[in-house]
Amino acid sequence: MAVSGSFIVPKQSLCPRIKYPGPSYSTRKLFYLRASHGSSSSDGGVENKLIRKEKDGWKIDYSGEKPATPLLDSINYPVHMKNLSTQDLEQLAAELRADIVHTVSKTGGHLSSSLGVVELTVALHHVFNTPEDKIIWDVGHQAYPHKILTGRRSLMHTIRKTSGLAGFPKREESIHDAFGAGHSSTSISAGLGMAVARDLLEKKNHVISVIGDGAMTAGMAYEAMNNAGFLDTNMIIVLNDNKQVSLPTATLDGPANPVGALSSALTKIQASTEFRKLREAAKTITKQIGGQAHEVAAKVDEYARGMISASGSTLFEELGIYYIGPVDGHNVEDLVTIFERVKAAPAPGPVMIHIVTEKGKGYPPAEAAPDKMHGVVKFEPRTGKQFKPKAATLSYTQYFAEALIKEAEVDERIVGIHAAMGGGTGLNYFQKRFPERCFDVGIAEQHAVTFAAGLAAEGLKPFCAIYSSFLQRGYDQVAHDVDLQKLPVRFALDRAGLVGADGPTHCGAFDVTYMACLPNMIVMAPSDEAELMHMVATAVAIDDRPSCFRFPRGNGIGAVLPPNNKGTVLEIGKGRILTEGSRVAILGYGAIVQQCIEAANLLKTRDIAITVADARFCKPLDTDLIRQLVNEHEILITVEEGAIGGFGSHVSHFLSLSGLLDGSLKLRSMVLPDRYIDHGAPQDQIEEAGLSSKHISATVLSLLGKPKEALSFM
Ligand SMILES: Cc1ncc(C[n+]2csc(CCOP(=O)(O)OP(=O)(O)O)c2C)c(N)n1
Repeated sequence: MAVSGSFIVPKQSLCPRIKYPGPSYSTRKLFYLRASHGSSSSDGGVENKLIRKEKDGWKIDYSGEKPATPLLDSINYPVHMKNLSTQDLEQLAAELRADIVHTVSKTGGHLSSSLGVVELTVALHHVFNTPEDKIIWDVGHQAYPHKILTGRRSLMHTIRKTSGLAGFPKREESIHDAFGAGHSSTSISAGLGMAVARDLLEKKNHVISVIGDGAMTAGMAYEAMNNAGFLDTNMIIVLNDNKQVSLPTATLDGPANPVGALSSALTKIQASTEFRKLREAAKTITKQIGGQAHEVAAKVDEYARGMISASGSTLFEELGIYYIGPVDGHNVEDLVTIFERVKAAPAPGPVMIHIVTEKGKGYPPAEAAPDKMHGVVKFEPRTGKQFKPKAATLSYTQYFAEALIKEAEVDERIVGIHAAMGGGTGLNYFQKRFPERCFDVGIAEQHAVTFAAGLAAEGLKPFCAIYSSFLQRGYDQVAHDVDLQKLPVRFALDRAGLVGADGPTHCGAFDVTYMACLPNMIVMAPSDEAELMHMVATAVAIDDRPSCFRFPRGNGIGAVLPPNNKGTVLEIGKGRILTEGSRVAILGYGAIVQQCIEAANLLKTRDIAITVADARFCKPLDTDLIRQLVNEHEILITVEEGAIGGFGSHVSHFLSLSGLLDGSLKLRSMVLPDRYIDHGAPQDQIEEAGLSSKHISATVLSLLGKPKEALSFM
């Protein structure tokens, strides 16, 4: 094995964000020992052979044992990879892959996208120099190998856990994370901004945006490429094409064919033998040095332009982006060669390197799994069998899907729309039952909303199922295309409120605020799964204006479901009283009503009886119910799992306008705190937010003048 060169102490260890230990002398010693002998293990014993080189490449046994990773053990930061040979880089990729499977089998998390970019990550960090060079990972769910190679390996066991590493790149977490993500399709815009900033500031660094073919389906990516081509700024876009445009859970039968015309264009490029020949030629050229190479390259380029599409150029080239590809994204040597050539080019403008990879690559259970093991809980490494906890109830998502199917069975105008999230939104069940009436539009929330508006304008009943946080991207479309025109699009907002391990990027904090300020929107939230079914029925019935209902991540509470899972239409703008007490009334909105009921039960043990009401609607507000609560109680507390400006604001606005605040009423609004809450266990998050049943009880007690008793809950 050819490992040479001096060991450079990384200046990254001075990272101002998180301090990671730099390599110690003993690490250095190990580095040479392992690299040169390959058979010694970290404890000095005989190395296990879980990772070994065979004739046709590196092989990994996923036995569940911790694999020996001598080369990876010597890499704390990318600077330690600079002198590695191609063979070393291939070994490093194999060790990295084995390490990821081993770690994620114990933590859960995003697995297959990370496995697909192992070689890419190794090649990028070998050729480019972060943090000066900027690597921007789109979505960021594939950044585990990047985290491992940039000083965070020893913390990988904490990923997505409370106070642990985030599941996505995060600027606060590492100086090597050039841009935070979680939502897709932002990398080219952010990269272009960084490249333009570099030029204005007269710096010399490189900018590389890595974007998947799924993330490439969003309009934002094209807006960015259009601008990049126009500005002709030097930057690299790596298009990671793995034929998984939507999440592989799009249908119950496994990954669907990739949606969208872009995908078939990419497939055509790959299928073309002419193009493969071209790629081989390009590879040879990139290995040449000297003037002649340019001439040949120019010819190849001309040829490429002529053959990709009938119009004489690729879409990317039409946009002014120099296209290279398709390249085998698992071939480290090719990747390194191409990156080095592009890096050395003095002014290439925006360059797209189209690589082809396999999601879950190198881990047979992921390669074979219908969902590709995209997001996993803990699993058995040998078989990939996940330890899914058994639950007595289904997820809210599934109850939603079940209720929608029941409605659609009797109303053929109902159609479902989702943005690459068939599994996440439960519309994969709907798709199975009504394949003709379900539309996966790709990661294109803005389009999903206006597409639904078009369907509604022609008399269909569209249910647009989008996570609360992802709908933020389609907000102008909700306001301008749907609400302003009073079109009856129904928005099913999944993942409302705190979302646990996914963290602040996916937290549904803002939907009540942004939906309830729209004049025509009916805004609802169920307090349990049976209520959710009623709200689906209610949304079907609301056919003269838009409506929405939000529901949380997680499972139902075991509520008695309506007969045949078909809900009944609720009276618009009417809430209900759940328990009756005196002095204090709690008015909850959404699933948090369950915490309110729990608080009432806790207080009952102290002989305090309070009223709990379920608002059901934020818009229109049940003003009769609010008046009644105010007239019959001294204290009114509203509770919601959403940001400031939501349900509580609507209630206090009504109270102030109607003069009900002019007397002795004590009013409190309990909402999510005015800050982003990090990823972690759901219970930790709700505690941090101050919205647990204990917090609600303590608020009641302190308003009743019992501060000491209140403290006993904290
Ligand atoms: C705006 C937005 N919508 C939806 C998602 C959910 N999501 C996460 S990954 C993913 C698929 C991404 O596909 P691709 O970019 O090809 O990456 P791959 O998982 O195939 O590696 C989707 C739809 C998201 N992160 N952001």
